[in-house]
Amino acid sequence: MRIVVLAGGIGGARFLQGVREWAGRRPDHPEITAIVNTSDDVTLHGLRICTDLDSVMYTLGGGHDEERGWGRVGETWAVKDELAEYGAEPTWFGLGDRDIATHLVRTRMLDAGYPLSAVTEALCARWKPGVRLLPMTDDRVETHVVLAEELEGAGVQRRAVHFQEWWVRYRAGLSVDRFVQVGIEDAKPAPGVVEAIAAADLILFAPSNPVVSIDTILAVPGIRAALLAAPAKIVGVSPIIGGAPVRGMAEKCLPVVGVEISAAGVGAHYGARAYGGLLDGWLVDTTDAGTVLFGADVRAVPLWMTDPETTATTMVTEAAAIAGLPR
Ligand code: FO1
Repeated sequence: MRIVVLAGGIGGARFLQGVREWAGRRPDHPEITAIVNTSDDVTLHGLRICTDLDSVMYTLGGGHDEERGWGRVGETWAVKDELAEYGAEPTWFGLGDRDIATHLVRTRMLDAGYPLSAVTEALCARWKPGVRLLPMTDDRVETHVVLAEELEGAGVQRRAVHFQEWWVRYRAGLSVDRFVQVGIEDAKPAPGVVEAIAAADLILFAPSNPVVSIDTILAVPGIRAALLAAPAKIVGVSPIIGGAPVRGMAEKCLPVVGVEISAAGVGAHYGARAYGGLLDGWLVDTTDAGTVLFGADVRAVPLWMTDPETTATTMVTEAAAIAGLPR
């Protein structure tokens, strides 16, 4: 059995822990391929930082910091402090000493001409996440945020900042005119992405940010078409529980693209496959029971990812049931 998961960063990593747990309990030990968003990636201090790939890799590899959600457990910040002493901008991004080693290895391999998918494979040789990690593309795609700032006497001014600056430096506190996925038009699915989708027995959309993570993966030319052609059922997991997102990012992004902050809103945004969308199934939290998505099989299960086991016994089991996979 082959499972493909479209995932972003922190929420995606937690969900993948559950998928891996669920797969580990099955005698046929399904293979899991995670197709991970790379549009949050950023180059800072000369280093290429792949935040979502690293969140998934560290979390599944057992090296992540649980309460921070990103970066390494037991992290130190000596280099960051030294950079600040030099006044070397940006000082607002938290680069940990251990994390920097990952970025040094990645940057050196990228500079030597290795594609991101090969770099990710090399890094995973150490971390052994237990799932195959594929970047959505090997091409450079970055989410930039066009701000709509009302400057007195000058009307609404627009300037673009990298997603990480909006999210980390400004805590997503500046109003957004629109998100732009820079480079998306020329991006190609990374090697293995389309093949994994075509060969899957079950395709899952993790409860990641629908706008800057899942939508961006879907915007890579060729990925949406591959999903629509896939024989496997596609089941999404709502990132919104009871009208509020689990980790706060989605509520800042959904209004920008005109999507209601609700399980129903996000479900309708992805759309039911029967009506030209992508979902055969849509998992919502029990507080959102009664959510309707015509043409899709909507099921209400507890969605709070308190621990991988809970995730495994609820979401993935239900998703597999929707897909008609043998229990
Ligand atoms: N998030 C923060 O809120 N503050 C940080 O300083 C920060 C640093 C950081 C460094 C490496 C990395 O892989 C992730 C980091 N993140 C930080 C999280 C990151 O901004 C988000 O997890 C993703 O971009 C959103 O999915």
